[in-house]
Parts: sequence; C-alpha cells; structure tokens
Amino acid sequence: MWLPCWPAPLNTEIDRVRVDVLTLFPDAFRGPLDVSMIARARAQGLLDLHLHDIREYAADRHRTVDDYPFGGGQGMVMKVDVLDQALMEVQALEATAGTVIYLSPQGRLLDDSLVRQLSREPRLILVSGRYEGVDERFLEHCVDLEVSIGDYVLTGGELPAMVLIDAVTRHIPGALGDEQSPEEESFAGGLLEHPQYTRPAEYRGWQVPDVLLSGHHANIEKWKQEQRLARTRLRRPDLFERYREGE
Ligand code: 9D3
Repeated sequence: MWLPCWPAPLNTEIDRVRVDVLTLFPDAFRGPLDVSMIARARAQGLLDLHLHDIREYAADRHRTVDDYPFGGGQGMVMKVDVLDQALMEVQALEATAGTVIYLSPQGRLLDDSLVRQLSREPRLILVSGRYEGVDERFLEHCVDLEVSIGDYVLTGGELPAMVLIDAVTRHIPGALGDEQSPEEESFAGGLLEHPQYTRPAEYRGWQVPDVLLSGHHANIEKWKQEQRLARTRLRRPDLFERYREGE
C-alpha cells in the first residue's frame, strides 16, 4: 500500500481528514495546533482533530502505562494492554478504523510522497510514544505504519506527530486558502525554490538582481529556473539527481 512514488497525486477525493492522537501529553499539542493554518483548517472543519490521553485507558489504580523490559535493558516500555485498549476505544468512536501510525525512530522517513499519500486517507490515528518505546506486540498487531521524521534523537513522538499533522493538513483541499496550491511547490516540482526579494531594491548597497527589476517576464522566468537548478545541484544533489532522472 505504501509504495514510494514521486510525486504522488494531490488530494482530490477527500475534503476532510479526521486525526486522532494517542499520547501521554495531549497538552503539548494544544499550542502548536491552535495557531495559523492548522487552526483555520480546524475551524473550517477540514481537519477534525481529537486528542486522547493514553493514561486514561490504564486499568489499574496507579494508571500504569509503562513497565520494565523483559530480558532487562535501559528504561521503560509502554504496555501493550493499555495501548490496545486505548486504540480500540478510539477506533470505536468512528465507523472507519483509520490508518494507525506509530511515530518511531525506526519508521519510514517522512517525505513529500508519504505526506501526500497520508493526506488522502479519511482517518489517521497517530500514536506518540515516550520512554524507550512500546511493546513490540502493539506494533505487530495494531500498527499499519511506523514513521520517523529524520535521523536525530528526540525525547518522544509528540513533535513528530505535530510535524506530520502540519504537513498533511496543507494538502487538504482548501486548507491553504485559494491563493496557494501545494501542487506548485518546491517539492512538487522536485527542485528547491529560487531566491526572493522585496522592496527596497537597494539596502546598504545590497542590490536586488537587475533582471527582477527589468519587467522582462521571459528573462525573469529563465533566471528563476536557472536559480532553482543551480541551488538544487549545489545544496541537494540527491534531489537534483532525481529531477534529472524524471525529465
Ligand atoms: C536509547 C535508545 N534510543 C535509541 C537512540 C531509543 C529511543 C526511543 C525513543 C530514542 C528516541 C525516542 C523518542 N523518539 C521518538 O519517539 C521519535 C522520533 C525521533 O526521535 N526522531 C525522529 N523521528 C521520530 S518519530 C518518533
């Protein structure tokens, strides 16, 4: 189901995405997802976001969510029974079970192609871990996909879940407003963007390139394309190769 492709088609069939987040820190999501484009998408009903505190699904008196690893080792592991209970109850809130994603350093690297695929799902259930990880049985039996946001170590899966939600929301039709289309973007074209300038045309002797002030639209477009190619080749040889192959 998750075959890599470049670029994936734009979200056209689905006009609303429901996202459920299972986390030990639901409050960590409130600030970042209550501002700007995400807030607007939520207010418009394009993004239907629900936060769930995993601790509320712990059955014992102490609301235990983690335990020592079998076989020994560093740190604690999130319990399979608590996670499974939380997931089952959250899934039952809607008719569609949704695609269950565990944010994990061992997951598939998030990129533009995966973001576009996910933005076409009607329902995503994101599980953010803490401690050293979760019981492997939860991943084996309950999780459809593990996603990483990059090769660096974070303290938990909350920020990665927010990154995923932010990136996916931009692809829900209408979320960016009418002025912008994600189809025209840097990564959709496979190249980095050209440099941008605004007034004043000169500041402390720092000049805006003449061509941009010339009013000669064909020359301007040619310059922009040259800039995109040159910077991509220099800064992101990996993207440049892929662009070359796709041409
Ligand atoms: C000491 C063992 N750690 C390996 C380096 C295990 C570990 C477990 C949990 C390391 C980090 C985390 C917390 N990170 C995430 O949950 C996480 C993450 C990340 O750290 N980097 C990039 N993407 C992601 S998605 C989830």
